[in-house]
Amino acid sequence: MEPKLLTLCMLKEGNKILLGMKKRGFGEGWFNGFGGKLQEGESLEDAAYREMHEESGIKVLNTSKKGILYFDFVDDKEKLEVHVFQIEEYEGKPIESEEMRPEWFEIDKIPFDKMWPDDIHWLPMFLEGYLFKGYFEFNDNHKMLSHKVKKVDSLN
Ligand code: 6U4
Repeated sequence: MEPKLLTLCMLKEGNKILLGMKKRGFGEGWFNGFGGKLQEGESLEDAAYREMHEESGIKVLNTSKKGILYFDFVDDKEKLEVHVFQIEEYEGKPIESEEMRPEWFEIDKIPFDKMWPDDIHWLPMFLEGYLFKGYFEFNDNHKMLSHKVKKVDSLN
């Protein structure tokens, strides 16, 4: 089965990172970057800008792609391909949406215990400025069964 394409936008500023507490749906109760599925006819960039704005109120002006995360949910055979973008330029201030409650965290106080279990394996690479690819298997209960992350020279 073809993987579903999703985006994930990360906003880092100085020694802080903006995360959102997901209030409903997939990943509810966990902090995460901002993003979601592509809509019909949308490019990855279009979807990243739209989701960031819908979920955090931030208007994105420029991004660079930093990573691709492949998730295999082995029980229901669903596969996700999540493209991770770093926000380079933006306008506005984070505001709470019906889906997300944004909060700034110091880089050394990232709440990994309240995040998707894969994040601790790739977010440090992202924060150090590397390009990366990650491969993860999950079961239906959102338990991570395996993980592999590597630095790459290019995302193509
Ligand atoms: P709806 O509710 O259908 O509008 P949508 O906003 O399109 O949903 P949603 O909320 O399912 O999509 O998006 C999930 C978000 O979580 C995406 O940004 C990708 C991200 N994500 C999914 N699995 C993840 C994981 N294991 N680790 C992680 N982010 C993940 O850090």
